[in-house]
Amino acid sequence: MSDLLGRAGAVLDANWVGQSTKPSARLYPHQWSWDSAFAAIGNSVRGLPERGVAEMQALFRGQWSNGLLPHMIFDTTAADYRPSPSVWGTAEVTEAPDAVLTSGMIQPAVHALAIRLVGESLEPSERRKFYSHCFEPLRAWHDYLWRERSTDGGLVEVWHPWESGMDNSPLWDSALDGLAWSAHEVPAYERVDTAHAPEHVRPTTSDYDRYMWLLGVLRDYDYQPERPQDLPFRVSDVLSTSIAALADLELAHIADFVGAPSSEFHDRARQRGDRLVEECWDGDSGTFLNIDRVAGEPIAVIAASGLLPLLLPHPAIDRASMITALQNSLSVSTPVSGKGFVVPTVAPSDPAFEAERYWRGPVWINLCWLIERGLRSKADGRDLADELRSGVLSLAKSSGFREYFNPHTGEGLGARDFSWSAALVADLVSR
Ligand code: 9WN
Repeated sequence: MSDLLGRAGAVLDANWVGQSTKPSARLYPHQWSWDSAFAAIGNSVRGLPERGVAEMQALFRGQWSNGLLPHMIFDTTAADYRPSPSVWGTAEVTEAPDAVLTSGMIQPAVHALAIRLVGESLEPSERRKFYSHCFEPLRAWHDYLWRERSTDGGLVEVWHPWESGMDNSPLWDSALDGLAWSAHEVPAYERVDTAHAPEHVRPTTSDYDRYMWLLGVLRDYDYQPERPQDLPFRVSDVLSTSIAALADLELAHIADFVGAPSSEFHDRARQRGDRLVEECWDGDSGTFLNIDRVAGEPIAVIAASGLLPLLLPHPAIDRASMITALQNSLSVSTPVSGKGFVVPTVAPSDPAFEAERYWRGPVWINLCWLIERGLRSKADGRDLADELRSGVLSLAKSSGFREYFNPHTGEGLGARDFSWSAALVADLVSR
């Protein structure tokens, strides 16, 4: 175990760029929002909470004046990545910060969780300073999500697949198929991702055409549409909603620590849980389903993200059925030597499942980590949490800190030395 922790530390050290962590050396050379939160957690469990503090502060430099926390902050000295800042066009957006170049989209709000955990590794007086420093920016970010992205009263809406962090998941297929777009409206663009990872493990060209077309639509609104109901792609996302609800509970904890009122954060978390249960629960699969707001219908894909309400203490969430779904449809015995199981992004029985293509089936360590936390949060899931932990550690031991893994063979795929794989394995090792 200490060997694995040492190797995880070496990856995080190599990807540390002075005040933040890049997800990987070549494929992702900038700062990404949820990656940074995971890296901060990993560095704290390694005994380097000051890196976690710096990482979160660096990320919030990118916050917009309307509270939006962008999914990327560009490092102007870094290697090539596409789309580049000029394609995002955020330099012309009034609400964007002047000091750094950012994207104009969001990612799942794991930051309050990271800040709470980093703070717990600090001395109490340092913790108070850190929490006090983070409280208002975090509140502004969560208020943005509530005000601008929860238009149906609790479920977080994503306006682009990149906002969910699960770019080419089959969760978006039907909504992307329904777009009224034409190829000549896609701005000229180039891809560099396929120079760093084989094409068959990355999103297809047809996916990328739609990503770039949708980016153009959002850019035309300065990423702040007055009438979100006019947007061509709007999906209420279970992953983003579950994490936002958890984040409000974490913010309540931080508020209590700094002596600020916290009841509104508890209320929001409960309302998000209510809406998940009312609108997204699918008793047949035992999972929560995303909802396509444009088509007005649930999206019938059985995905690991549909189990993330396990993270919430909401009394109406049917944990037992989710645990059955995990065991029956969404777990795979560890494909390498070792004990336990891992969770593929999409149920292998789903017709859209692909074992090697990015978010369409492979095992991702961040989703496994979140599900592990959800299982461990109550006595009924602890044995399974232990098995999932073992499965993930076996995978990392045998295949390294790859970006994602083939669930059938355990082969590592995508980027090598990927920061959140190392960070979250470090956390699992340290339990
Ligand atoms: C687009 C950095 C990010 C992750 C996302 C993952 C991938 C970007 C890309 O990489 O997305 O934002 O270029 O494919 O899907 O979850 O945050 O690791």
